[in-house]
Amino acid sequence: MFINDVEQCQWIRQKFESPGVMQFSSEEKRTLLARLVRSMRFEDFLARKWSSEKRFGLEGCEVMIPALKTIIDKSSEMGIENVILGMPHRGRLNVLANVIRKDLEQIFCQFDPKLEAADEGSGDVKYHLGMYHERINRVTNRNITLSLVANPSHLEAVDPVVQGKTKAEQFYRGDAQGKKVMSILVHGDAAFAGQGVVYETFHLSDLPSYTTNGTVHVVVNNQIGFTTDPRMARSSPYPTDVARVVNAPIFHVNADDPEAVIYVCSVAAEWRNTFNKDVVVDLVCYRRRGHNEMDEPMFTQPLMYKQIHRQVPVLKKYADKLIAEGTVTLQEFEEEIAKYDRICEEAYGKSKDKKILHIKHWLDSPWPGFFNMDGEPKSMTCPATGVPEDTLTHIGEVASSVPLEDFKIHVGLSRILRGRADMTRKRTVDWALAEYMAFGSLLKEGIHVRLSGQDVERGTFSHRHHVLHDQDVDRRTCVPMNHLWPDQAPYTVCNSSLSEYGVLGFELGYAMASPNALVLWEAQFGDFHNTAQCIIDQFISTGQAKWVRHNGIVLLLPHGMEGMGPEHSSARPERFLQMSNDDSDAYPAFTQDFEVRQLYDCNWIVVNCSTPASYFHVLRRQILLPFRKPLIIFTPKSLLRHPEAKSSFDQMVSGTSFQRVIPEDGAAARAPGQVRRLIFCTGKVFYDLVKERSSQGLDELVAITRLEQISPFPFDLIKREAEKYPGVELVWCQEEHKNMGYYDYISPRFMTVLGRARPVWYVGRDPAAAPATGNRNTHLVSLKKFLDTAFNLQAFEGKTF
Ligand SMILES: Cc1ncc(C[n+]2csc(CCOP(=O)(O)OP(=O)(O)O)c2C)c(N)n1
Ligand SMILES: [Mg+2]
Repeated sequence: MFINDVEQCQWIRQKFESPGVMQFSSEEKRTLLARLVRSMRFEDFLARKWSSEKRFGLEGCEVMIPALKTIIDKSSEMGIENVILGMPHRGRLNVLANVIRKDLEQIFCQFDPKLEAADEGSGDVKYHLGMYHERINRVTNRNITLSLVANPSHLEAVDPVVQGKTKAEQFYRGDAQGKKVMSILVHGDAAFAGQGVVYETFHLSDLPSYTTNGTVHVVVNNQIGFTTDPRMARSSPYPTDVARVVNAPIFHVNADDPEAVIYVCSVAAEWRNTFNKDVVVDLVCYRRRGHNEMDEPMFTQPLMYKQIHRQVPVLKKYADKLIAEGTVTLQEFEEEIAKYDRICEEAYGKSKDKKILHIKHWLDSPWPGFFNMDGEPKSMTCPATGVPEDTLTHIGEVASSVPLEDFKIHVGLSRILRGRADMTRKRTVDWALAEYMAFGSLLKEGIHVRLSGQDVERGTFSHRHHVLHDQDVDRRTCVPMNHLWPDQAPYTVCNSSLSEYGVLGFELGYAMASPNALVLWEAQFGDFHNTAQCIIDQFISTGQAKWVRHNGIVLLLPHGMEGMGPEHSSARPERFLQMSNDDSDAYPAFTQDFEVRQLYDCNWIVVNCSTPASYFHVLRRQILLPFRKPLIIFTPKSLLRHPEAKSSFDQMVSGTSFQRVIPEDGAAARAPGQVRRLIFCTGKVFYDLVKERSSQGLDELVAITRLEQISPFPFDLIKREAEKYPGVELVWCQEEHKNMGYYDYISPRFMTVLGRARPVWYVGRDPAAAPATGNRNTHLVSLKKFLDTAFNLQAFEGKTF
């Protein structure tokens, strides 16, 4: 244990070293016994009814149920009203049944393979589903809300998600000290020791915008000595080495001693609710069966398991003790067992009448009032996203001012603010100002905005400056965005720790708590998102399909080929597009509500804006939509300061909205009959193309159309564009390498729109292993080469497709 604080050390010493601290009344002992009965008999019941089903039983650590209940009881006693839990497979069904008190009937019907799902989505296995339940705590007689967050197989991935949700619940209740809302994280010993995200999550606990004011961690430590079980093998001793890293007290306790366990748990809860710091309870136990019930542990650990089979179950040991000391009679004990078995049998009987499975019964974060009574969106329209001009002007003025008196800002920043004032006067915006206006206008409408990531306050490219720093007074800061209107929603902008997996998971969890918040995570550079790949694959792209849960998180991923080398160039658009679920081969029905339907049906939205106005609208649309979808935005780097990359207020005022496709509007569009080639592109390459076209004098002959929304694919608008220029050669131009970027995604979709009658020629960089060259000259040469092809009107002559 590595605690430097004397008061805290004394506190722990007093709790464990004072003689006679562990005293229990007979009532408490009987409650503990009853809880052990439930824990053990629940597993027995499942084993009897479904002997060949995986359930990841708790046998060997049945004490986890009274342990968790004690933490909750004690916390409720200390004022906690809302507990958010994250846990892996081991004992999860038992926790649902006996801690959260999910209807047994609903748990049992999950074992029926013939049940039809009533909800959209592909569902998930029973030991991954989440849960939300409000109940009265029997011990304290106070209301308590418990939720268990749904999670994937990926061990520990849910940890930061739980913390983000907890932080959000604290924020929305004004519970800055974590006195009302707390989290509990349960871990397996191997995962706890081995998975890095555990430490990323612990590390967040000391950062003001990320702390949940302490979490109680419970480790189901079923590794006895050294083992050759490949699922549990690890090379370093546990958990002393872990203690150094997590900077929290770890209380080890023998899981075969239930009274010691609940004493330790109540001390842990008291620690959390006194010091608002993390604490770990290490339940040292064993695993009576294999990894799951179908597994044979004797294959690999024959001696250990011979020993385990000789172990007397904890319930029997404890019951014998209480009977011997006269706290309960054998008859009372047997009645307690019979009573719970009857409850299980009755629920089992009822579960057999169920025909339909409602995944919606397994939501961990309901959003009351957001959907209609049937859980559907209240409308199916996509509102206009423009705002009145005076709102834009007002935000522009605040964005270029210092709202606090006697606040000295850096001279370089004064220049930037003057630039903003100038743009506001001229009714134009650059990228940073457009973002300001999107955030500011949402704040005006009562939407909380939270932007998190490495260095987001200033912006990686030093363009944002949402937090001003007094040059004369240490740590004096000002966030002008919070000085827009007296009754605005709060704006949170926070520099995160240097983590992607942990922080993205955290923000995803944050976005789960409420639909009325715009929660954005920005990668330092887009390619760094891949260290958070598990959150993207397991939660963001699939979350709704698995758990019918909407999530409106926004990922801002700086992307663009600027000769900066293989790492700082690509946000890997191809990966996001490959995971998009819109059908490349189905010719859609272009109904009136096609645009919004498509957004409703997709698993996420992928955009690459070419103008500040486009960025402004898509951020606003994200919240104005009547449902929530994750939004992936490839954001610019060099365009942040590009003189052409500006938008006028005219493109943002009331009546304007997000344009999924920006058609050519120059000379070529005025005389489509003259046009020889129509180039489709997305993002920054548009500016390179326009410049090259004009230098080659091809403005009349080549049209350039931009896709702002790449996925779901704007089939309708692409069709319209292609029809506007009948018979002309169609080209897709991208700056990324051919096996990357957008080409593999757009190509079959173009074929579908065009009825496979015309080709879309590829123009861009050749296929490559690395996303970008490390050599600036090679970068420029390859740029010139593909721009030449883009405007060589003979390039595809005679070629077949
Ligand atoms: C990130 C990740 N890697 C590998 C696995 C495969 N796996 C499932 S359970 C398990 C062992 C877990 O051991 P432990 O954390 O001690 O939990 P226990 O099953 O002993 O309760 C492994 C390796 C996984 N689910 N997630
Ligand atoms: Mg284990």
